[in-house]
Amino acid sequence: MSQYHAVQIEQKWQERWEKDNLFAARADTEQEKYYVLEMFPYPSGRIHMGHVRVYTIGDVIARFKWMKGYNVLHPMGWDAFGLPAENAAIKNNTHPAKWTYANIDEMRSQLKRLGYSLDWDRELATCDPSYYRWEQLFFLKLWDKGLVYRKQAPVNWCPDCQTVLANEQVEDGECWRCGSMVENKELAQWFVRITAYADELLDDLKTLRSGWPERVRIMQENWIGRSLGAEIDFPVQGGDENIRVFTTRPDTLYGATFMSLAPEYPLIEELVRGKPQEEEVTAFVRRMQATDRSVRTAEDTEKEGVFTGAYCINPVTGEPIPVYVANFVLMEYGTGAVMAVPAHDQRDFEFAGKYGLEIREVIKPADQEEHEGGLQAAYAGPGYLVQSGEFSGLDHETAKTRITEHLAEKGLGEKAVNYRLRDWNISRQRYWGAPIPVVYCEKCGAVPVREDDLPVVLPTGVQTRPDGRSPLPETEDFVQTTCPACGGPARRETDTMDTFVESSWYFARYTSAKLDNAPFDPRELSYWMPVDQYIGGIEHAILHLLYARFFTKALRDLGYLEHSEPFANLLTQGMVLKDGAKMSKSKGNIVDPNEMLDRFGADTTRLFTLFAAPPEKDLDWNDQGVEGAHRFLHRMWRLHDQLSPLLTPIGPCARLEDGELSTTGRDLRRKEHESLLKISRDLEQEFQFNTCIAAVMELTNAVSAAYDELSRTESGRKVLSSAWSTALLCLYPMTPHICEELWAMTGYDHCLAARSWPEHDPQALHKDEVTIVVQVNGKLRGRISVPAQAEQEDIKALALDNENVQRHIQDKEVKKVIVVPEKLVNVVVG
Ligand code: ANZ
Ligand code: ZN
Repeated sequence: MSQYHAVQIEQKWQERWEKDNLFAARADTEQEKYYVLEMFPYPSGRIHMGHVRVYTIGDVIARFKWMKGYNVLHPMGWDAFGLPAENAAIKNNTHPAKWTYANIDEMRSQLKRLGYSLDWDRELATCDPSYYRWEQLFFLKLWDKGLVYRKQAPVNWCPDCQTVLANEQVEDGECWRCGSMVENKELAQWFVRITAYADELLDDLKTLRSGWPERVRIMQENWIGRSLGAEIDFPVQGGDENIRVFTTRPDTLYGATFMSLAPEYPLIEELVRGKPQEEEVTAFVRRMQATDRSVRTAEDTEKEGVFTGAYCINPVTGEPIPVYVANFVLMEYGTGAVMAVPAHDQRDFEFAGKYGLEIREVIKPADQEEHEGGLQAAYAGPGYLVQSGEFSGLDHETAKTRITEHLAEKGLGEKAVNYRLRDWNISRQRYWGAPIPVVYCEKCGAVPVREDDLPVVLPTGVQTRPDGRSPLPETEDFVQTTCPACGGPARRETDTMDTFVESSWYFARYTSAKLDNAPFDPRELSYWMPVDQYIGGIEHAILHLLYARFFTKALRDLGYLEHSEPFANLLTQGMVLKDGAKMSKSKGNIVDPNEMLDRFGADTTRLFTLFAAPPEKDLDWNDQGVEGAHRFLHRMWRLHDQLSPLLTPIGPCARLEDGELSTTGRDLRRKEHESLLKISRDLEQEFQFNTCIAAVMELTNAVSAAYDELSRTESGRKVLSSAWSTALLCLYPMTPHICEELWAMTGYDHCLAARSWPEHDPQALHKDEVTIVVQVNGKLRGRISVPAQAEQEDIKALALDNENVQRHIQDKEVKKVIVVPEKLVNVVVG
């Protein structure tokens, strides 16, 4: 008897697939394509179980689609720029490039050990100039179109990492990576004008309705955050400026009893100049600027502010209202000024309470009693207008339009749309990133590098600094250059690009990854895009997907792409947990894939991760589960050993004549075809791999149970051969190596990877007899066996004839008999 040696056979098949170059994709317009892609990994050093899970899910889909006859593209690459490489380099006294490429080598070999059907010919690393040079080109083209600009902007600054942080890298005012308190700082930064696409990014979410999880679409929608409202001017009393506000509630204008400005609001200095409040206001503004914005504006942060001493005029009541500076108003949203309506906005309500400001109700709910005796909180609900001059009595929705129209006529305001979405700051003051292709000339200012001079190669011969600051500004032979416009001396930009830029277009580059005279081959791009199935973690539900969607649209408008959306279908897989917590180094609950591969092999590791939970759910690691998966594969092996003398390569779902078969033979054949049908459906539509595996297990049991009887006849042996071939084929996408091995041992001369997926035979599903339960008034009273093709009337008669059923009917009147074909009969008596 032979033994199942996972590691040995896995190596053998991996070599064979590689030698036959089975997974190299070639565009072929005659054949329907299928592009399956998992989010590419950051080369952190080693594969973790989260990687194993996501790449295994993708691999099952890819292998299944190959067999279904699609021309499959399933590439792999490395998201290779970024902060951790620099930190690791500093810590281990090496160079980020060296560290990164060594990690890539290690992780590539790990992925290969897992037996993924990847097209390694298309491998790319984003830190390679042959990749990022195209990104630099896109930067120049976007700049040309006005979609890139430079501006002074307040940034979150981490004093320890010496870098700007994105808002979402700030957690409770602290750096997400090192935990230092984040500071505010003003820097000139490069921005990508993603807001120019805000409407399209929002509207196109509709086209993703059937392919993307609702949760992700809602997160994107909220992130873009389109608000409809109005901008209204409030003239400053005794001056000639206006303070313009953005409001979503122009209907409450008569209730605006003060004005709140963001601490950064430019007019403040002028408003307070020479006033007794000047000192206090200046101190407040300074204090606010030193406080992190996410802390300042958190919902549970106390509302606070100062009076500027200035007033502005409410344009409809004509009344002067005091102007305050308030901590919760953001300069980056709307206009940085808010007309405060304390009766109907909770923040304003709290603020007014604290500073004794007037609270004037202008919206009443239909059931008026509600608020008698003064407001306890702001009323933000619907209602009709009161104390609102000519608009009193209108319902508040109508009033929004009317008041806005009224203001527009008088030149005091207009309809306005606002987005929560901000332009994308792509500047990073870090070394390990793609250089931004710009030079600064004393005469000409910021000048784009000439396209012909791309790439601007990141110098790799420099030493990173122990304090973490970028060495680029001090790398003179990088920095010193000449101005492309005037030829005079110039200095290079030393900021590098946010790594989200690289991951915003890599999926398109895979379609012609090695092309060196253009970013894409248009024919390849047009054939392979969009990605048919994208798979990755929910942590990328907002930024990565939004940036990738933006880039796709921007590249389309630059004439590269013809598609508007990059990912037709999205699967967000759950996390891998251990003892209920996410696996992480800090918790010390890591299961190392290498260890699993050494002990159990790739097939067991794959099988466990697929079987333990449906893809979108979290998966709790469980050692018994792994052993269980391993035992099952051993069992397959032993069963094969037992079957092998009688197996012939007659193919899965072999056509066998009914007449030849015994009842047991027909039953096994039916089970075989039922399993195939179920598995095909689950793989095709739902990606429910766990139920697929369960179905193969059942089929295996059925083969084992029928062995004794069927092994004795010629026709029985055929059924066994066919059913076993089907079991191997169905399990193949999940555990390809063992299935290939047993398939070959069955005597097939082609490998499973090159085999097509069979169709089930509807004839084989046909049953002779079915068991039906009989209920009387909904209670189970008997079972009957009826011919599968029996007419309703015959089934009724058989059911009523059943002895036990009769006892429960006795002399009662039978009012109705309901027949659910192949399942049940319910007799209603009264
Ligand atoms: C008056 C008002 C009355 C408001 C009322 C709300 C309720 P969304 O829906 O998020 O767009 N606002 C405007 N700019 C702001 C800023 N820079 N910082 C903080 N708050 C700001 O919210 C729009 C509302 O948020 C605006 O409508 C404004 O307050 C406030 F009963 O204006 B509202
Ligand atoms: Zn110049």
